[in-house]
Amino acid sequence: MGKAVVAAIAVGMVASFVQAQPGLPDTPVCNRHLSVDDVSGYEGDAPARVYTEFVFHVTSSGCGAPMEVPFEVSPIDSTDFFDMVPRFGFIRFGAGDLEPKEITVQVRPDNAPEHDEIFAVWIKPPAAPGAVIDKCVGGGKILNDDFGVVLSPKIGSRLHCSE
Ligand SMILES: [Ca+2]
Ligand SMILES: [Ca+2]
Repeated sequence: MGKAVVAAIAVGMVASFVQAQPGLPDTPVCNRHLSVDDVSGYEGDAPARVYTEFVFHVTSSGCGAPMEVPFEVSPIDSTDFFDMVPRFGFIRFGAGDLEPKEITVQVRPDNAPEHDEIFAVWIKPPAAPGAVIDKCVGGGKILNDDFGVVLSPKIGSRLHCSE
């Protein structure tokens, strides 16, 4: 073993000894990474069904810090309250829990020919520390399943983080 290697090991030992001193931060930085996926589907027809459910998944990796993650489901640009049911809520992760969580959105079927429409599912920073949001918005794409001439102009939808 060369002198340089021995010196490097000695420096490393001193560094770890210093970090272990009481009063100095010795907890490793460890975050829960969160992402919400995108969902597309046909709206369905009325009155055959009252709602069509779009199920989004919030996936988690990294360390499993316990936390409540706020979410919001809202229309954007080309959608409105007649297309889906907006809501707020929380998804909950226990300590060490890395299972995906579901956010179910109720889409309202109709029989009118329309353009495809987009709404947003946002996940927001939790109050607890240790969260990193890798993908903050899930796009819900409501696909047209009605035949006929669409008279309304197509309005673009932009997906972006809520804040
Ligand atoms: Ca329809
Ligand atoms: Ca329709």
